[in-house]
Amino acid sequence: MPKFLHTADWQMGRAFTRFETEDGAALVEARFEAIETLARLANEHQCDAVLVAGDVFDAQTVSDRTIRRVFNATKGFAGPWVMLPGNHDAALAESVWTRAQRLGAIPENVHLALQPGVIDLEPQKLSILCAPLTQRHTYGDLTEPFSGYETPEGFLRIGLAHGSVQGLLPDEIDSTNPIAPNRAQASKLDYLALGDWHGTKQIGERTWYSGTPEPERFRNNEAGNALIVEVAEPGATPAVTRVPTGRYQWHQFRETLAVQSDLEQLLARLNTLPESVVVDLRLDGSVTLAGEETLLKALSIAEARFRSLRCERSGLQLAPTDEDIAALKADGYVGEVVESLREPQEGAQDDIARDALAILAGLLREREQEAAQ
Ligand SMILES: [Mn+2]
Repeated sequence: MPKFLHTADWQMGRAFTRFETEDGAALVEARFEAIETLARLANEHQCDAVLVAGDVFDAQTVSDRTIRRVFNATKGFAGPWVMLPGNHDAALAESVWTRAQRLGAIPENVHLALQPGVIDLEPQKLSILCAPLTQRHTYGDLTEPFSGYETPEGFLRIGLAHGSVQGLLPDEIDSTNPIAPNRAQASKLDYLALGDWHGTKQIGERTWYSGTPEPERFRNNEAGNALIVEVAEPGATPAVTRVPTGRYQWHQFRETLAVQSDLEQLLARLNTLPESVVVDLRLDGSVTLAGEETLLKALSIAEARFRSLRCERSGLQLAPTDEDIAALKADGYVGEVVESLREPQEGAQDDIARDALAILAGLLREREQEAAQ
């Protein structure tokens, strides 16, 4: 019974420059590991082939080393791989693919779909109908010629394409590289393997986006899977199984802190996350001095536990309570300074006063702790 693995959007060579150096490097490595995971899964599930629906590479300009490492990472699965150029790695006259060929980096079992047409995998009885992007953006449906492609009797007709199924995806994806929503039906495909939408998404009975195997952005669209597709015979309905492949989950939280329990809930939520997460936090609202102390300690623990934690706190006002101030035991001149820092200030001065108060409060607390020892 023919079975294959559908994946897409590897985006190899993407640099995670917004992150701390060590975190960015780990995120890059996770993408190579994802390819090794795909190879292992293809073996475990006894797949006949691995189909990659575009954007293997994030850019035409990736290093030679990245090119070689990508193909090295496929070695675990000795069956056929079919790789399709997407918008990020379009099959230009001179492209990342032609460079890979010149480098001699491409193993014999890896087929590149650099031209539109059919790749027949004879022993597997799979016909792969390929719609590579030969430029970054097109406005016509490159899968339209599928209807005219003849395939051998008894072979499955599997479409491989990269773009936006029209009318079904949320509107933030740009509408270039359109694909007709009824393509599988119109071109008598047993299955249409799509790339470009980084989450796993079913479009129809025979049409899926696999999504990227390793998440790389803060967007809750179910990224981090591969699909194992089994089709009993030509014309049969495919059985599609979603297999998790992602190492890191990406979370973005936007929280407004108003009362003490808001902070407690936030910290409880951070506590329940596993270590393999990339977290982006933006806080606004206000926090007491005691709350800020609790928050900073929790963030310090979390940033050591998580793969990456970034927290934007510039919108978070410090609102010391009378108890906070009393706990500082600041009298005389220092007490007067504390009081004037608590008063509302003009514009940017307000941020400075807030930071100054936080620093002063920290120093006063340290001094008190030292005195207590
Ligand atoms: Mn793409």
